[in-house]
Amino acid sequence: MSDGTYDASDITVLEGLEPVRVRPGMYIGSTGSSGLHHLIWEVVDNAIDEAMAGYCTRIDVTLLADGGCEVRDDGRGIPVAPHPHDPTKSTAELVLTTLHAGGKFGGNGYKMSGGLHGVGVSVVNALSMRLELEIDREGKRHAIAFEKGGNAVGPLKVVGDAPRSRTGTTVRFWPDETIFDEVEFRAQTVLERLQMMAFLNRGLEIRFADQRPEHEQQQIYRYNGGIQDFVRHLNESKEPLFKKVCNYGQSEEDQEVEVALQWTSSYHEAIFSFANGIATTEGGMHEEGFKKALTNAVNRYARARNLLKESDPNFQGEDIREGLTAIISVRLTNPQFEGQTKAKLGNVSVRSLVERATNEKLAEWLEESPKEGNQIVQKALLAQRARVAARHARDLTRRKSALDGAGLPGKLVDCSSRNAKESELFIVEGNSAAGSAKRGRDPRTQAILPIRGKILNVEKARVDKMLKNAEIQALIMAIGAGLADEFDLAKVRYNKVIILADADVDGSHIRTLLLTFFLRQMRPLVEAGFVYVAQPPLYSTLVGTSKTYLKDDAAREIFLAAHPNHNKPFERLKGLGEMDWDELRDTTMSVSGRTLLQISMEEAALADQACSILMGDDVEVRRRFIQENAKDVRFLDI
Ligand code: 28F
Repeated sequence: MSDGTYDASDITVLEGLEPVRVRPGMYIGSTGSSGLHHLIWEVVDNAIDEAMAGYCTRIDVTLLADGGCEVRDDGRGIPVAPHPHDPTKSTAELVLTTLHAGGKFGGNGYKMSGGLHGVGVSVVNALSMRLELEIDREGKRHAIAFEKGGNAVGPLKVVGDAPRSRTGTTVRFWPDETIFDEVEFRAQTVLERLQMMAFLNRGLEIRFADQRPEHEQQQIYRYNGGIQDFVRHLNESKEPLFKKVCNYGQSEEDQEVEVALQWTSSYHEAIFSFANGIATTEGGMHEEGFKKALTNAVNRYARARNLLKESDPNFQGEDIREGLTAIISVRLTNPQFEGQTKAKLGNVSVRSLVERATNEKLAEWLEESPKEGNQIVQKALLAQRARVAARHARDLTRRKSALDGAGLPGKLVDCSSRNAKESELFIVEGNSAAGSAKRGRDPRTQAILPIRGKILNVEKARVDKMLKNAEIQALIMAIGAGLADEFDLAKVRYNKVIILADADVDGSHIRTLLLTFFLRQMRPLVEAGFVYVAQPPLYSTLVGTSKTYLKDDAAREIFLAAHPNHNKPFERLKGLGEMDWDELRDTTMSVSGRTLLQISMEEAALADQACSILMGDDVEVRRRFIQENAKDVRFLDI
């Protein structure tokens, strides 16, 4: 290591490639699809390192028609000089055929290279049937090929002039079919990671091309706004509170941080952090530093502007982070990845860097953006109140169920059975429907709890506010298993909790809110598959003297195909409210004739995320959401 740049002496030659082929999982995690794609990430990371060193502006990733993969950069090109350690070999050949070769593990290493997480391109060589390396450097094109796990076919040699005297490195490789369970790359997997790398490396152009027959496609990613564009991309499907995206950074000798953040009307926080371009999904010191400073900065700002009164308690972190989308990207020379999946950053030094940068720069931004600062504080106030109300309501339900005996709500028409396995609770929207449900039910196993949908969807009701609502209180009592972290699935009084609401907008609101409530306050109930949505039929028709019910248009088509000469009219059933009780009994309540949708965690989570959109009054936004999620939001049918 001489003048801060690389030279061949930086290589620490460790060992041959045999160990990699013996235990590939040690180097790439698995020999399944994720291990296969790891080969691409290794090569791309080296090109990204060259970009971060400031010498590469464009990377091309191509899935070749014959199943191989080509990665090309326009950096300096791996050095071709003979290596002092072993003058019979070029530096390039050494980098490709020795484990942990390349300065990263030996000398001062690339300053903050993504590849540090990786194991080096020699691993890719070891696990490829063939690998071709091309280096454009000093006006010449140098090439060398390797086969059967990294054996050089010949020495590196000049094969011509570098086109237009370009410089750069190109690697083409064909994964070894005897090592990998499957060798077919997934374009979507590659695209998602390339897009993320483009966001994290502002201005770097990354091109993708799939040349495989039937899969042809091209894509170019380049974000001059870097992680600011990343936040805008993440918030495209949400409603930002304001247009600005706050963006700041700070760098020191061996570590640097960049942050981008924006609040939306969502009740969720979406914080994504990265270390050297690797997603730290388990968080770590950078996230801790950020969260601590964010809470301090916003509390300080709110008090300074007298938006928080002297007597008001401080905001908690979660109040401020409600609706926040943030990207925290740090780069450091020796990242310590910890945690279950090595996705947690352990470097304590980075916590103080992020804390200092956030305390200083976010405070500046808030001062410069009073309108946005005020919106952030107003939202935090609402969240704080909702949190306090939720805790209060939780105490109330806890106390209530402790106080009055069975603690069952007056409105509940309970079933006689005490065996939860056979018992069903119908939450019925609207009193008239509840009336017919009471008459149509099987009193031994079916309980009815009327609920008036209107109450709940007042201006995007926060789920926490719902807790104060008498109807929701009744629901909590009826289910009888407590709430949130005290929820005990073993105490649930019904193994089927069925939402019975109309197939109209109000019905959809009540379904969405209840699912959001169950997901947030009774998660195990959803996980256990106890939550259902009843789908009342849309049509009825006479077959002989008996009425047949059909769920929807598709069911009617199937019926007509099965009864070609059926000529009786199809009667379109009105809403639940107009159904008379025996119709309700025969369609939605009788175990045989009914259509129950068992709600999955994904659907409940989607309803939760979509809550603000589905409660929103922007019909267009709602329609677009339903369109985009049609297959997953069966129960919304607006
Ligand atoms: C398609 C994948 O691998 N690009 C790379 C470079 C550039 C240098 C380098 C790489 C020196 C000896 C350790 C060039 N000139 N794309 C890539 N571009 N490696 S990998 O040097 C490797 C070190 O081995 C490079 C001056 N300094 C560094």
